[in-house]
Amino acid sequence: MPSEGMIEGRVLSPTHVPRALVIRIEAAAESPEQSEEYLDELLFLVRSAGYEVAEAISYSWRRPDAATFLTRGRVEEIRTLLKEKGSSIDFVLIDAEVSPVQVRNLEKIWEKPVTDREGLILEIFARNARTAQAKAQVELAKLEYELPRLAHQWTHLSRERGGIGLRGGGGEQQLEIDRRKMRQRIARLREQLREFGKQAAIRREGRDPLPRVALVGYTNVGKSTLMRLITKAPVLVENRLFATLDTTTRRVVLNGVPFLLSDTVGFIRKLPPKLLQAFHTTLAEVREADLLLLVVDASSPGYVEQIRTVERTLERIGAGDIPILLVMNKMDRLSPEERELVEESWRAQSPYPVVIISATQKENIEELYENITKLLRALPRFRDRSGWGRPEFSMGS
Ligand SMILES: Nc1nc2c(ncn2[C@@H]2O[C@H](COP(=O)(O)OP(=O)(O)OP(=O)(O)O)[C@@H](O)[C@H]2O)c(=O)[nH]1
Ligand SMILES: [Mg+2]
Repeated sequence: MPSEGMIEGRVLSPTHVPRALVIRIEAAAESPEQSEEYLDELLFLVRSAGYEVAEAISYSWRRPDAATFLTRGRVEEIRTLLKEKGSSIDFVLIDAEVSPVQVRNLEKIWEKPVTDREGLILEIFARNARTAQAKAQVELAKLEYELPRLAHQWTHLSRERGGIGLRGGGGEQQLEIDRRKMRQRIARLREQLREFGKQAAIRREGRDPLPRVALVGYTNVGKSTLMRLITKAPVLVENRLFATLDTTTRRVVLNGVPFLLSDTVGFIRKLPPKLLQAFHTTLAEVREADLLLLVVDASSPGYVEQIRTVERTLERIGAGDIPILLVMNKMDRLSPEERELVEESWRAQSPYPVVIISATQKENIEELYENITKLLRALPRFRDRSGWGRPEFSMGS
């Protein structure tokens, strides 16, 4: 539930769910199916952040206006709409990267708080962070985002301001004080995260020299469901985006092969780079894995693109060279024909070994386990007779 926030000088009650006017920009190359799917995902993002969608508008791509991002005509159209709708819309979300200056100009014209895709994703992360480390990572990303936007209305609507006692909304002098406080807090958080990183590295050094397997994939595909199924760990499973923001690691033995399995944060299209940077420590489990289980929601119409997004994100975090087992999940939601199609096409063209399962219906789980252990047995460190430790690094030929 959102806590109280200021909108246009009016205090929202703690139970009021802010309602969004959602604006999506369709790329020229998008097919109608893609447009529909991206819009669905966007609306799901808004709800995952704890907001309601009052209205959604899609515009075709135009070169952004330097001052207002949207063209003059569109800005005017939205202004009229907002006037008509009055208090039934609390803020405007533009699903794009909108500069702080553009946001400020739009807020002046529309007289409503405005945010962009990054601001929205940050809200979801802030909402879902549970551990001290995840909280610090989100707070850092959020402060960096808000620093150039401090005078904005959105910043006042946005929740969990990091508890640094910002007054906000005051004059220039107050803004300067707030900015200084934010910079100090950012420096402290960076320091704290470095410390978390060091401690985590020490823990990883000290634990069983077992092979490491990490669940990766688009958000909401069933990674945590699989984690639960395989390890019985009580991780959070929920039908919303970015339910998991922390890393859980458990020791498991499958078919006599012991290994460490980790579940962690999911990915999405256009994940803000600042967030990926802030989650550097959390993503260490992925970077240092010996095998990745790339979990896919095979029932999602856009799953091929989601796989590409995950592959690109893995490259960005330095995990692009780790062997992958493609786990096509949610097969219970497919008709027999669709299943066959997925199976045929992926077995034929996937650069990775593939297994098609349902985590909730526990279908083909034995096959999944066999695939995991087969791949683990094929790891150089497994074949290395000296045991599970990392093989010695040898120079030369
Ligand atoms: N029908 C069906 N639903 C599934 C299956 N696996 C998971 N789900 C559902 O998908 C939703 C998301 O599952 P999670 O396990 O939380 O997904 P996740 O990948 O960990 O998601 P994030 O942590 O948010 O990135 C939940 O509602 C699950 O019950 C499956 O095999 N079939
Ligand atoms: Mg999860």
